Amino acid sequence: DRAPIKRALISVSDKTGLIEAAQALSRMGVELVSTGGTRKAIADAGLPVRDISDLTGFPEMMDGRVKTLHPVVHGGLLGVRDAPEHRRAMDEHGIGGIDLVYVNLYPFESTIAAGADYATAIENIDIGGPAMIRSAAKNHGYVAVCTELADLQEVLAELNASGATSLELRKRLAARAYARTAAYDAAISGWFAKTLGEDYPRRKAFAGELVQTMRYGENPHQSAAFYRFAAPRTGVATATQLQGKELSYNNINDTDAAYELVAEFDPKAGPACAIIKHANPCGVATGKTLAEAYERALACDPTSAFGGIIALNSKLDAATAEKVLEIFTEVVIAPEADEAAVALFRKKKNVRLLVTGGLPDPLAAGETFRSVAGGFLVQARDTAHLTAADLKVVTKRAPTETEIRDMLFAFTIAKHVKSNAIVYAREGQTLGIGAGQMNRKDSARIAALRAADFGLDLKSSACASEAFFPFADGLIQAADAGCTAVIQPGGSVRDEEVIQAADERGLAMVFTGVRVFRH
Ligand code: 93A
Repeated sequence: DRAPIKRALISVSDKTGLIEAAQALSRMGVELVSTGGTRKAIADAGLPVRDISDLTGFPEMMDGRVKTLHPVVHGGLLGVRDAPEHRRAMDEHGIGGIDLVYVNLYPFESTIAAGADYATAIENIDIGGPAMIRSAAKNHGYVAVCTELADLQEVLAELNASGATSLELRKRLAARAYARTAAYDAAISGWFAKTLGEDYPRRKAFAGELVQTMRYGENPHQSAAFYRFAAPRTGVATATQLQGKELSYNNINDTDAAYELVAEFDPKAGPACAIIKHANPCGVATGKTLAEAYERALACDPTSAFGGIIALNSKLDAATAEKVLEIFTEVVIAPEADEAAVALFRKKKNVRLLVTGGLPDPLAAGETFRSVAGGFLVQARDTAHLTAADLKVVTKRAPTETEIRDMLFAFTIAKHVKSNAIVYAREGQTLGIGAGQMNRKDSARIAALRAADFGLDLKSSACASEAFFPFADGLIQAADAGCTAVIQPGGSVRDEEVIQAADERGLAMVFTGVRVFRH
C-alpha cells in the first residue's frame, strides 16, 4: 500500500511556498515536471525541473488553454501500475508514471469576487488543472494528489518518515481533491447563473469556501464551520472583524439576522439600529442621530437586549459607541466605524466589532437554505419591499400619513421576525414584538405584554402582522392594546369578519397582498 514517488508534476497558479516544497522533493531525488510559469519559478531558484512540453512533444498553445491535456500526462496519472495491459500501453507509448501531482487552479473565485469582466472570468476557468486533479485522485491507489500547500506538506512528512506515502493518506487527499473540483465547478455554475440573471435556484450546484471552523455549533456537542460563496453578497460573510473573540456559530447566525434587517433602512433616509436576540429583533428604531436610534431600539426591550447583537445602518460614531458599551453586547456590526468609536471599543476587548464597507442590498437576488433530514431546501431570498402605493385600504377609515409610515416600518420589521409575528410601532420605533408563537393571537398578546413591561404606550400605534389574521381575535387583541392602524397581507376566508371588527373599532387597515413568513 505504500507508494514511493519518483516523478512529480507541479502546476500551480498560487506559487506561495512553491520553492521550499520543490526543494524538499528535489532533495529526496524526485524528478520535477512543470508547466510554463511554474517551471520558470522552480528553475529560477536553481532547481532541476523538466518542461511538460518535453514529455508531451507539444508546446503550450492557445494562450495556455492546452498545456497538459495529453495522453502522456493523463496516461502517466491514470495507468494502473501493476495491471499488465496498462504497463504494456505505458511502455509502448513511452508513458512514464507520475506519482505526485501538486496543482492549484486558475483563481476563478477570486477573479469573479474582484468583479472581473466576462472574458476575464471565462479565461480563468481552469480545464487542464481539474482534469489532472481528477485523474490523479481516481488513481489514488498509486498517485498522491495535492490541491493545497498543506496537502503537500503532509505528503512530505510521510516521505521524510518512510520514503513513501500511505494508501490512507492518498485516499484522504483524493477525497479533498474531489471536494475542491466540485467547489470550483459550483463557483463557475453559480457565476453563470448570476450573469444570466437567474435568481431562482433550479439545477444549480452550491459550494462554499471554508471561512472558519468553529469550536462548536449551536450547542457545545455539535461541530460546525462557516462557508462563504465564491462571489459573496455584502454581509456577515464579507465582514472584517476589528476586535473581539472569534465569532461563534450563534453569533454569525444572529449577526446575519441583525444586519439583513437594519439594511432594509436606507441610510439616506436616516440612521437606524436593530438589536437581535436569538435571530429575532428585540428592538428596532430610526433616530435623528445613530445614538438616538440605538437608544430608541434599546427602549423597546432592554431586558432582552442584554447579550444581544447590534446592527447599524450607518457609520458607528463615538456617541453611539459610548451608549452601546454601557451594557453587555456580543457583536456590533456596521458599514464603517470612525476612529474615535474604534478607540472606545478597544477598552472592551471582548465585544466583537465588525465592519463591511457597505450595507447588504435588501433587493439583491440570492438564496436562503434550510436543512431537512437527508437534504436541504433552497429558495430565493425574500426581497419583498413595500411602498405606500402597494397598500390597499380595506376599512371605512383611511390611514393618516403618519399611520402609513408607521405601518410600513412595522411590516418591514415583521418580515424579519419568526412567524407568527406581530409588531407594534410608532414614529420609527418598535414598541412591542411578538415572535415565534404558534397562533397569532398569542403573538399579539405577548407583544402588548412586552410593551407594558417596559412602560411603552401602544396608543395610536401601528400593528403589523406578517401573514393574514385567520380570525378576528388577533386583530381585536391588537385593537384592545391601543393600536389604531393595522397592516397585514389579507387573503383569509374570514377577511370580511376581520375588516368588520376593525371598522367597529374605528381602525384603519391596509392589505399588502404580500405575505412575509419567516419560519
Ligand atoms: O488553460 S488550462 O485549462 N489548460 C491546461 O492544459 C492546463 N494545465 C495546467 N490550465 C492548465 N493548467 C493550470 O495552469 C494549472 O491548474 C495551474 O493553475 C496553472 C499553472 O500555470 P503556470 O505553470 O504556467 O503558471
